Amino acid sequence: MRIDIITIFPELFIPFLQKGIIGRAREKSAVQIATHDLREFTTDRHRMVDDYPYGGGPGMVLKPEPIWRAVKQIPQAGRVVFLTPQGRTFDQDKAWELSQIKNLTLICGRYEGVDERVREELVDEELSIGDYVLNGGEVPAMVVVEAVVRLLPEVLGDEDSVAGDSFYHGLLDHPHYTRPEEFAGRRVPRVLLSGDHKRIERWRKKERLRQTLIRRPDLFQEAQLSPEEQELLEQVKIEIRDGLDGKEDSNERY
Ligand code: 9D3
Repeated sequence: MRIDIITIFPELFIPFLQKGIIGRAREKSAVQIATHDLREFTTDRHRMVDDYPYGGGPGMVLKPEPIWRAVKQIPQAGRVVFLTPQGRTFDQDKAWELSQIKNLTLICGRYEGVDERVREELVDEELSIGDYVLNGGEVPAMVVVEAVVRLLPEVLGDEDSVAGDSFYHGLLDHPHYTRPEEFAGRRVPRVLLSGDHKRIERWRKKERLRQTLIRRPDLFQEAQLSPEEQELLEQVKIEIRDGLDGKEDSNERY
């Protein structure tokens, strides 16, 4: 996969693209990622990328010509995505979809947005990362890159860690524990020390359902629950109704 990023702040991407999973993915050539400094595609002395809005009003608008030239010089721009608060909200399904694409170009919005003609002529799709106000599309572009690159087959070689991910089943994750066995006077749930992998899997399934019910009940709208999961969910609902939290010893028969 190849990803091109058009931005007025290419320096923001330097450590992001060098470190961690993304850095390793690039070293392995699982992905090629290049940034393009929008100012390099200006022709005036002041390298102006923005201008006043026609009709007046506050704020500035990204001029069409530099963005146009930046996209046109990319040999294979592929799918052109504009990061903007007006876009559809990026989610894990969209990350999977984009991870299947050979060429992806991300345009980072700034100021009040881009000239409408650029949007109409050049942009295939507009994405937001959520309903909060940021200063531009750079952080959103990093969010998209990170979510997409980690799904590339050469990157997360271990199928289990993708399959085991939160949101893979559309549910939240179960709680995690590590050493020591007792911390702050609180012990690790006994079932996790039992070595009984069947019981441990069942406990984790149940706790995923409990966490989802408590924190994100909206996720059940989309989730496809197996008969076992439906049964575990009913148990969890009864426990909650009875004021139990699943941490009771009597609850530790799975
Ligand atoms: C305060 C300015 N707002 C006027 C009503 C509109 C506005 C314009 C540009 C708000 C934010 C921005 C800059 N943000 C992005 O370019 C952006 C963004 C975001 O702010 N939130 C979530 N996703 C994204 S993707 C791009």
